[in-house]
Amino acid sequence: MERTLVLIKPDGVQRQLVGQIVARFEQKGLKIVAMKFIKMSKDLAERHYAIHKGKSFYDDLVSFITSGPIVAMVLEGRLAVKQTRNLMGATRPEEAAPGSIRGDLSVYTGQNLVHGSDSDENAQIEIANFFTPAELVEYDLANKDWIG
Ligand code: D4T
Repeated sequence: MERTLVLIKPDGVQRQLVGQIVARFEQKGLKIVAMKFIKMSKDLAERHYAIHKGKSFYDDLVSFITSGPIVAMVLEGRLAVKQTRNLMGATRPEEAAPGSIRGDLSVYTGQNLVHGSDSDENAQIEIANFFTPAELVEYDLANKDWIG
């Protein structure tokens, strides 16, 4: 089953939207296999955003993601990367569809509440940046025959 990394960024924590955001992923049927509440170090942020190094918004990305606590989680499910990206909505909140997390709850691209891996390959790299293999919990959901 596919896995993906999701971060609830500092704006999600400060705006007290953690529960609402987690609920959207759970309601879809994605399974939480790991979760932690942390303040990211500059080193971890630079690794996580390495792909954006050199872009005009890179410094702002790193300083924002390290500015306060975040929630990191690993979600598992059928086509978890794509399903998660759909639930998040487009990067720019003004282009994100109503019904999506960013479309419903955010206004600024630099404060767009959530990060989700954009490919299976990147998901594996990103998950390893945040979690050890032992922190990924193996279990079955009670409703696995319906959505698993
Ligand atoms: P993440 O990586 O946070 O899931 O966002 P996306 O996959 O939807 O978008 P992205 O990688 O293109 O951008 C990463 C991150 O940078 C911010 N950003 C992006 C920004 O501040 N200004 C910009 O012009 C762009 C394109 C928002 C998300």
